[in-house]
Amino acid sequence: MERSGIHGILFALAVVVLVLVGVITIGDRWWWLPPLASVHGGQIDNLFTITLAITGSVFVLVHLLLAYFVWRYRERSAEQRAYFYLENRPLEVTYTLIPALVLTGLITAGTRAWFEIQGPPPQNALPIRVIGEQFAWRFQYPGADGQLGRFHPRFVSESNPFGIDPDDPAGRDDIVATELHVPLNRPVVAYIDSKDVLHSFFVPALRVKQDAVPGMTTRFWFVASQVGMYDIPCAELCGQGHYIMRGQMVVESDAAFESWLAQQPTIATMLGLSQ
Ligand SMILES: [Cu+2]
Repeated sequence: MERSGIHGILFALAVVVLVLVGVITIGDRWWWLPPLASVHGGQIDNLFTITLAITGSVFVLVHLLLAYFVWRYRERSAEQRAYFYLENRPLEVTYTLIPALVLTGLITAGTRAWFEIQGPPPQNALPIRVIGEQFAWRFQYPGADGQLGRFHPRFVSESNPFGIDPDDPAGRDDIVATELHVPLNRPVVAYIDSKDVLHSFFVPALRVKQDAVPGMTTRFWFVASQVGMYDIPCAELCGQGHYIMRGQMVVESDAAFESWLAQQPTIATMLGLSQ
């Protein structure tokens, strides 16, 4: 057999192996999205699937056509000349309009989901402050008044690692924790702050990633839809210990959440203040 023939067979085999590996890992959900635990996350996953289906089919179609044209119009004789034309108006309009329409649809759907997540939370949403620091996450919950006490990095000290203003009466009854617990099926709004450098509050199970910016409070809201324990990695390279900056989010029933909350210390006890 000719050398080029062997190369052709090896190439075809490599393609078959790659396709099989792709189908087994992705088709069998071996290597796919992490578990989903939020209502908005379903919207994000749908967008992801639709985008992948559209771009994936275009990708496959274009490459099949490319392979066909390479084979169909291969050089057969020295006199053969390629057909050349400078422009083709109907073709150009078609291949500009179709992608433009598809992309506009995808971007519109994505923007709507984004504005919903970033937009005003429902009235009854439970506010939780998320505080990023080198290299951990801390969480502040409102007490009976439903209000979060003021936070500022200048209040951070050895005895006040959460940086809550000791003079803000709204903060006295606030509850602090180093693990995030959220009630199932109840809207939660996360107010995200940083004590030092840029971090990124990333909860793959919620399909949300939001920067923690020093001196600025960022926000998003969500409804946890699945009981369980989920990772909160920091998604911003924030220093030498970045790799250990990983918190936990526990989604649990209302009753379990309330009893957990009752066991956590308040700012007043932490700072030795009166309620
Ligand atoms: Cu970080």
